Amino acid sequence: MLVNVNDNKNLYALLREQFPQDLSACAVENISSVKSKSGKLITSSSYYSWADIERASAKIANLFKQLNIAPGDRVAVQVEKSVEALMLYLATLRAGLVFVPLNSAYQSDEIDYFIGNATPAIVVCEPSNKKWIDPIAKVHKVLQVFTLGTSRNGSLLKSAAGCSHKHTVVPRSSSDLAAILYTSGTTGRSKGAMLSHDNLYSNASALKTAWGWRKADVLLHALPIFHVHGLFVAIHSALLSGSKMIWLNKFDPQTVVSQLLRTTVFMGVPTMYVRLLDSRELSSKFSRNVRLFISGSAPLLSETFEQFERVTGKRILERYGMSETLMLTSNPLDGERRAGTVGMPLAGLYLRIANEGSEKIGAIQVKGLSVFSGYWQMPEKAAEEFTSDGYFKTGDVGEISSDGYISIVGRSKDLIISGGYNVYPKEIETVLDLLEGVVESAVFGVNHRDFGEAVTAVVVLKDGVVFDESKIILELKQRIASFKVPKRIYAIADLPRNAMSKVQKNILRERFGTL
Ligand code: MLC
Ligand code: AMP
Repeated sequence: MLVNVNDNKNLYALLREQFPQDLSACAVENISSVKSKSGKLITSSSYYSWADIERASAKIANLFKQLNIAPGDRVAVQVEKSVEALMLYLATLRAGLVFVPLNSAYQSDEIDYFIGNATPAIVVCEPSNKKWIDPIAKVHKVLQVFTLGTSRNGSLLKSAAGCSHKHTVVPRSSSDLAAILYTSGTTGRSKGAMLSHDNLYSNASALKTAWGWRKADVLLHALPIFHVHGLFVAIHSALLSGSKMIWLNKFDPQTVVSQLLRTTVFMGVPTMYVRLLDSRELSSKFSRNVRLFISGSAPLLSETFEQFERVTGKRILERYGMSETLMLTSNPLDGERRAGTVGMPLAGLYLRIANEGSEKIGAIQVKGLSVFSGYWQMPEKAAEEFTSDGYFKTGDVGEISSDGYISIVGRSKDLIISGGYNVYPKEIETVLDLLEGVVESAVFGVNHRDFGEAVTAVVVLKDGVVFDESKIILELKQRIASFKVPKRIYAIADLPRNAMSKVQKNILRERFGTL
């Protein structure tokens, strides 16, 4: 499809319009921190202006242009967080290519699957991973593998250095793809949610309004940037408002607290709030300039909400979303932020509770501007997950109060959310069942103070096999990302099953309780 240059809906072009007039102002301040032997935190900063963002993303986009790849081709990226990785994301957008972020914890089998499914033209990886990613890329006919490390090292920046810093943003229409985000499924195989430039822009605009973003805001960015929360919710909100980001490559409570006085907005998953409270460094004195603490990706316990208010005097704003739909609901900026609820639908979204008869609780279904168009190369999967009248079935179960607040009370999908990361039991069971000596297994979540839920497994072993929990854990770590690896594994004689032969995970949860 030909796109009129004057009607360019490329997300980068739309973000660029909101950059401040003064491009020499600081856009991102990157904080590095080390702890001295006495435990004292020593931080140092490096600064990136808005002009740096524009120039660096242009150089990388020009490098991609030289490779003669077509708009719509994929760029798969598995790197640790850095400001340069942000530039790479923006370069991919402006080049009209499709960004495929991959969690840096994924192991080679997982990467093999993602590269095989996304068939990217370009892969960017950590320099230390190139030796095992190269052969995978070769099998899947990837055109070029670049490397990008956290200290501006690697072939990507070296190759881009000689490219021009002037680049015309490639025109895109609103329905053209901007990103594919892999999210696991109940069948165990990940599916790539296809998100268009308009899905991303409309959601960023809705959040900008809902959360009252303004130029003077300073976002403290401590989330990973390979999932919706850190990549889209956080980055787009700040860029679309011309606001500065303080950038931490890794979440650390002490470093977060050290930056709070200069921060107006902080976003985190519930585990981060639990850890901030546990660190005992937080106080109303340090948090007084923060106008918004936002939580999402997993349920925020009312206890955490209340304790946070006692310690800081601030009420956390909880919101709800997912990879396929981006952000769906938010507690109000000005009205009551109610513990245990995720607020009301954002502008441009319709949410309904599909329930039977007089039931108040039911399946959450959504429709609207930010809802994805389908799963990459899996049209049949998307068809299963939309209703005949076009609503997406989220797999979450909820209810709406008489004054419109939505609460998520459960999930119909067999999913564990651990520290904000999703883990699908089926995927782990498949890997466990392939281990020598294992007959079958069941994976489930148990309550965990820090992670909210902790991945836990039981295995049934072949006769005569000696159970060795740490050996199984070690074997799993070679095959799957370590956050998916069960924190505990138990051996049992038989899996409890109901009359339909379905494993009764509620019984396992009761038996193996809280970790
Ligand atoms: C790390 N580990 C975890 C874990 N994170 N285990 C279970 N669950 C997790 N979430 C394990 C590692 O595997 C490792 O194990 C050990 O902890 C130390 O690793 P680390 O990298 O040093 O961990 P840490 O920095 O402490 O990470 C904790 C965390 C991180 C909470 C900061 O998990 C995190 O950034 N979570 C946010 C996830 C997120 O952004 N979710 C958004 C998804 S989007 P070992 O055994 O190797 O030592 C979404 C939609 C929406 O859901 O609505 O937003
Ligand atoms: P993901 O597939 O990684 O995008 O995760 C999306 C899922 O995270 C949703 O379907 C919910 O189950 C969960 N989620 C996100 N935000 C919240 C929240 N505030 N409260 C409870 N669950 C949430």
